[in-house]
Amino acid sequence: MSALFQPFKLKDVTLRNRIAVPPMCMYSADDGLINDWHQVHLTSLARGGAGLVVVEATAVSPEGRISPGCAGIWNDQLAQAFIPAVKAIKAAGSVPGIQIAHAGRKASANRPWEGDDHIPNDDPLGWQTIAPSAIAFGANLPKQPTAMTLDDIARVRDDFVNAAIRARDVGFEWLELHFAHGYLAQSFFSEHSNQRDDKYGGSFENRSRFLLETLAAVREVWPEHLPLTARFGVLEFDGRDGQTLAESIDLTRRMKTGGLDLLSVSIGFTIPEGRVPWAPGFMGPIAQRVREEAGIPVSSAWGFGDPKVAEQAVATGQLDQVLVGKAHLANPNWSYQAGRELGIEKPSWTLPAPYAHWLERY
Ligand code: FNR
Ligand code: 536
Repeated sequence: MSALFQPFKLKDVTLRNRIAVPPMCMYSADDGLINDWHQVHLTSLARGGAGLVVVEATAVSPEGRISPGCAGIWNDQLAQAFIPAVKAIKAAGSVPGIQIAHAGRKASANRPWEGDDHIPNDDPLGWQTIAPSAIAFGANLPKQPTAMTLDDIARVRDDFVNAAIRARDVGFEWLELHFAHGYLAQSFFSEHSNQRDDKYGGSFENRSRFLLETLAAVREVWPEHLPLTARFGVLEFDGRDGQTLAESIDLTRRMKTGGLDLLSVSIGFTIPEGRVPWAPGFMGPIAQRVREEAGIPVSSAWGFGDPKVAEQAVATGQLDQVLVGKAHLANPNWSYQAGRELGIEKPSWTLPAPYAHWLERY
């Protein structure tokens, strides 16, 4: 019996298995508007059998985009463009999720294959970035952000709320707040990027405030019966991981109290100097600590593309849900293939009947 192919119920949503496609930026939208490529990409992934497909980091405001090609959801026209993808994901037997995001000081960048570096403010395609403090990320992203005023902080929180309302209204059934990867929310939490001396900086409580307030405000508009999740970097691999992880687990407990249903356990990526110990499934034990010590369901990514590694992570209680990213880009039918490799006899657990019926003995 496979653990990976057990259904996963969270709130009123039941996913057909423990496999999720994590958000993956396509950098292919126009002024935030998604197009036929996004429909192809998302539909093929859902048809491949994953229980959940999460739409890429979708900006809550124009200045929150990583690049000029990032998807957005800051007005109704942008939101409505997701309706065909939402319907297709559901028709394929998967559940449509979306990650809403603000890139903070990592915004205004060129696409990865076009340099992955900052676009200067005097370039018509670039814009001034904002962050908790006027501290640049460095490396390929040297542009100095403007330190946010209290009004800026309230506005971005409201942008997340309006994005959540729009995501709800176009039929998404799973919401992920992007609190990871050195983007705006993560940069509030880390002392590397947050040197504020007001109530949003300094102590653990103050550095947590933007994340907890945003979560609380979104919780008020996101339906109680649908999963509300966040992706958060619980450590930086910067040599201070004991303390960071302890604080992150404390914050996760508070987020759980604030209505968080699952944490997608990831890496902070707040500084370019982090030394990530890449290896298959290396985040599993870290996610398990969060799962056990914060008492919340967890998912994680980074190297679960081997079906046996993914299966082990669920079977041994490290993860409730496994995120399979690049392996899905290489093979959108990853879930179905994984089922075959793991010896699942009934692909009907993965695919809808019109396919499953013919494939069971194929
Ligand atoms: C990503 N990743 C990512 N993460 C996220 O939280 N929001 C996003 O929009 C993106 N965008 C993105 C684009 C592309 C092209 C890649 C490859 C990755 C990270 C992704 O969700 C995942 O965590 C990593 O790819 C690691 O998992 P795999 O690929 O090792 O399974
Ligand atoms: C993973 N990425 C995450 C992204 C966009 C692109 C790449 C996101 O969360 N929107 C990654 C982050 C940092 C370092 C390596 C890989």
